[in-house]
Amino acid sequence: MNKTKQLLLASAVLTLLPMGAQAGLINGGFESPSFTPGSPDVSFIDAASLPGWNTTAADNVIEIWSDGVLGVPAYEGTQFAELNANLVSTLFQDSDGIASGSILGFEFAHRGRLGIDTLRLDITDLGLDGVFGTADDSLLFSKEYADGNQSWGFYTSAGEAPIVALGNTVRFSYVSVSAAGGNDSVGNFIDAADFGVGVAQPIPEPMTLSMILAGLVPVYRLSRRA
Ligand SMILES: [Ca+2]
Ligand SMILES: [Ca+2]
Ligand SMILES: [Ca+2]
Repeated sequence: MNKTKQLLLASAVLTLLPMGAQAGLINGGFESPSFTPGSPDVSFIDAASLPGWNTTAADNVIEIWSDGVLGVPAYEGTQFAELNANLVSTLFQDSDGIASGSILGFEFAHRGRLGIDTLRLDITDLGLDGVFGTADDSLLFSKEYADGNQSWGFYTSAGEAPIVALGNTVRFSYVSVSAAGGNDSVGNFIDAADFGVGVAQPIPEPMTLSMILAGLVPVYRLSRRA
């Protein structure tokens, strides 16, 4: 477990989701299924065989790398994914049961493959119809992250404006924006993706909204199920 995640989870409290609701991404570290332990390789599998994850790729293929392939270490565990399997792709998960007004936190690791690659995290409330891409969608958060191929970048919601859930299905999308190398099958490694859910905390005087937005005051605590 990395240091930042320990910090985030150190403040975890009881789950605030209804019974049966999901807290956190499923298989966010791409460790399941486990491929060829001790024999590093790259595996192309149908998204249906990868717990939790879906892809926008027309061939429905997700690419899993083992730790150390071509000199690239996993950020956590022994496996990670490349957003661009055979095609420029978005990997995503939908989560239900997050109460309206909940504060969403996130974290993930990103790395370029051949140079500087750019990933965009979109967090979208799918609206009453529960369908992505329709008029009632609300984009709750969107930000691009650029990383080179010499080290992993690790990002969290710390310091971001509060991301407030609206009570419908929430989609977490990791979008391949651009990649070095000019090949649709190359770019944007991802690992250790997760989210947490909390509630806004009462703000004691004399703390002000501006202080919160400046990241000086924690206003939520993350909760997460294993
Ligand atoms: Ca992993
Ligand atoms: Ca690929
Ligand atoms: Ca919708």
